[in-house]
Amino acid sequence: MTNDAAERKLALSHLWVAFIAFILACFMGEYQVLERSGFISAMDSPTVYFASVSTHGVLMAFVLTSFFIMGSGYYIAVTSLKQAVWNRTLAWGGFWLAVAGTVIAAVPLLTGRASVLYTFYPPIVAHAAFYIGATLLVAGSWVWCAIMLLMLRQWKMAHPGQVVPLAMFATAMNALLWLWASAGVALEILFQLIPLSLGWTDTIDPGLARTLFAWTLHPIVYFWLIPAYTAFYVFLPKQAGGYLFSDEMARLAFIVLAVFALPIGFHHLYMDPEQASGWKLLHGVGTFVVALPTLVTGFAVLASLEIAGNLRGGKGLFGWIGCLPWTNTMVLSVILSLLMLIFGGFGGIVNASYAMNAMVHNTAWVPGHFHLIFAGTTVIMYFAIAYYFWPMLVKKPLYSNALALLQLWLWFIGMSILTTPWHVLGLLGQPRRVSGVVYNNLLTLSWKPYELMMILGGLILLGSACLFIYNLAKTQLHPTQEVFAGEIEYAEPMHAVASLPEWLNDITLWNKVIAVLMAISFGYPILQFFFIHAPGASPWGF
Ligand code: HAS
Ligand code: CU1
Repeated sequence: MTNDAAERKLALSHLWVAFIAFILACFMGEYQVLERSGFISAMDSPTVYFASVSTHGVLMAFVLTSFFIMGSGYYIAVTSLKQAVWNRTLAWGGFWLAVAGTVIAAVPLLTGRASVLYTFYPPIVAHAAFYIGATLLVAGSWVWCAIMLLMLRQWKMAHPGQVVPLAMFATAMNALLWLWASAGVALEILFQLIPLSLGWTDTIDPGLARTLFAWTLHPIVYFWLIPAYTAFYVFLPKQAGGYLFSDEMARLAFIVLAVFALPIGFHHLYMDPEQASGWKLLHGVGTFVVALPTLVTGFAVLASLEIAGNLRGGKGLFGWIGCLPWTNTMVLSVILSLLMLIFGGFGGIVNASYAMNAMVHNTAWVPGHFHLIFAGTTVIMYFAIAYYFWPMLVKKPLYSNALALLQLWLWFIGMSILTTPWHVLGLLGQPRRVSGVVYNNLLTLSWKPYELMMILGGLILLGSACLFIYNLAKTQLHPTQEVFAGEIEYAEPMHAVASLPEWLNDITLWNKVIAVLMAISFGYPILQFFFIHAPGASPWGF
């Protein structure tokens, strides 16, 4: 097998695992919204519901994302650096480790012995195999991180003083972000949850567990998001027929995103007692800082679209909008993604505002927020990247562009119909993490029409997801004489970048900055569990 074919196989294998996890989880999602609504009483089963919702969450949040990011990351690295994957055998080792972890975790999940949701907060405890599987999945992703960082180093040594391609800069930033982010949950699993689930200790401190999980929980969402932003910056402008508004601004956005995603996780703990309000304030301020690179991104993407529209003959203030190639899957996805980002991001700002968080925390508003901004804004860009890469990966043209456009519109419509009622229900007081919403009183009667809308939204999403898988499978398996010879095209900035200061061209400095910020924001809040004796469990339980 040539280098090129072997690398395509590596990327494709990761992407298929991601999308198989995705389609299975979509079926579970539709079941869950039906079960919870209480419309079909025969479906009523908290046991099956929590097994399903835990599996759905793990498949979407950990399996889809990790495998997608690894697969697309390898392909971006080899095509942007024009360099082979560093140690392909090791890359396959990471892949199989992550697959093994997924399978090991799936057994207790599907048999109802790990119904602990994707956040697995103690004191609920799963079978040890769940935590061991999750650890192996994360360990597999660490292999990917190491390979990305080594490839960046190799390239920099071979090209001293040259500008690192933006796509690789963003991918390496994401690898660095994930190494830091996953350390929190790794500590929680290794020192608290595995010993507890194996019976080596009787109790652990759930406050410490939640603090360690919060270390991971915010940056993980940016780990998921960065591939979407990468596509905004490095694929969209060319696909739209224009130029990237600014390469330097994009780098700055990725830096702020990665650096400030990490020290701010306490906005998930605002309503928790174990951390003092001063620390929550500090993390709260950081949360508003991390919204800035998104605003910058929104501005830059819109500017890139405007440049493209004008180059294509757009006149006047808004003429460019009509001149955009709306039938290009990348362009359409980005526009729909941005629309969902406006509302999903607005919800995020509400969450991050302490007083309003008290109103929405643990209500249906929160799954409304993250389905819109993750499953909407982020996952629609995973589709876009898949549609863009598939013909290059399988060397055949996309089976149907029309079907792909239909699928993207359906995803957008379905997600809007699913998440708008979810937000409203949250404001009406419906709790999250419940297996049924039928309380037989007048207040909850008013929830019914919203539940109905959500079932419809879920159905549309399920249809869209099936179309997506069908199109990819057909592209790969459909017999055709036509060979797709196109290559990945990275956008050029409006003003070419001849040289950059080292801080915009490397991640070493940012690694140090993250270390300092993490020590400040998590040092004392974690150490306090060890030196302030509180009643109840000791931190590690022994
Ligand atoms: Fe979040 C909870 C705050 C972004 C995911 N979030 C969650 C959970 C998940 C999640 C999974 O502060 C649930 C965790 C759990 O299970 O408990 N989130 C934020 C903030 C942002 C944010 C401030 N979240 C995300 C992203 C996610 C994600 C991205 C996944 C990919 N989130 C929170 C908080 C909680 C939370 C609290 C805890 C809630 C609780 O109490 O439990 C920000 O990054 C958002 C910034 C975005 C904006 C939008 C700007 C708009 C732009 C659009 C430009 C468009 C233009 C026009 C100009 C401020 C950039 C377009 C025109 C066209 C023609 C198209
Ligand atoms: Cu967060």
